[in-house]
Amino acid sequence: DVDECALGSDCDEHSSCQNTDGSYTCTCIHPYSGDGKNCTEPVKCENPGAPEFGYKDGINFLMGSEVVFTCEEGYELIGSSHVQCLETGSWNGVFPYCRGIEDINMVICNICCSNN
Ligand SMILES: [Ca+2]
Repeated sequence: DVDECALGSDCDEHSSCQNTDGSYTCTCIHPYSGDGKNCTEPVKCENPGAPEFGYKDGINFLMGSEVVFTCEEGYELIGSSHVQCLETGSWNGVFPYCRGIEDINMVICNICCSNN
């Protein structure tokens, strides 16, 4: 059998070549995708960053990855607590923000105070 992989196959540079009896196969190496002869770059979303007064959990921004948001103590999350990277390269949710719980009490207090 001819080892096409050793001779120089037409596999994509982001693909692995596997010699077979009478032929050979090309397989794109994750996270690249395609038919093996043409592997396309993985879709990636931009780093969403952590919300102010909060945290971001997740360091992988590739398609299908999820990022989880949480807030510091004393703050509540307004919006999506997690977003997923879509094949379009954008996140599927609205980035949340952290609202200070004490701020709400202040607002309530101000309403009460102004009613007095
Ligand atoms: Ca072969």
